[in-house]
Amino acid sequence: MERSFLMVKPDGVARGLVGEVISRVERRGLKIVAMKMLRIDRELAERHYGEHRDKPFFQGLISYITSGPVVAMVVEGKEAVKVLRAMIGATNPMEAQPGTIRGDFALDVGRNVVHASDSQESAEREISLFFDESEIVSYSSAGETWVYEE
Ligand code: IDP
Ligand code: MG
Repeated sequence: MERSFLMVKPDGVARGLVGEVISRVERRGLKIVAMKMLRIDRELAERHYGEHRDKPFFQGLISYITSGPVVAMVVEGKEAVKVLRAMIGATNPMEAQPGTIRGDFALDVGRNVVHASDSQESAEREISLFFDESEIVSYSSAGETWVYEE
């Protein structure tokens, strides 16, 4: 099973969309194995979004992501990285398909509600930025019996 990092951003938390996001993850059959609410500080924000350091939107992005609490999760399942990227939709919500989180709940690229890792390498890096290995739990879920054929 693969792990990905998923986060409800400050706009998603402020708009009361945490339950909606969690609900979609659960209904898909994915398993949440770690979760916490936190306020991201500037240092963590700059590390998390380090790849965008030289982009014109970087300062705005750091202000946005540190502007209020977020809900961070580790999500496990078959091809979790690819599945979550498909579920959140395109970066710019104007291009995100209806049925995706961004396509259903957002309109502005600078307020796009959720983050999900874009590769297995990013997932590992982002999970370790936000969680200690001891915070990631192991438990059995219905998925083991009914979501997967084997
Ligand atoms: P992603 O979140 O879909 O992986 P990235 O290209 O990695 O998209 O960008 C990270 C975040 O930076 C986006 O989710 C969005 O919040 C913000 N962002 C990306 N491009 C722009 C832009 O052109 N203007 C403002 N914010 C942007
Ligand atoms: Mg990205």
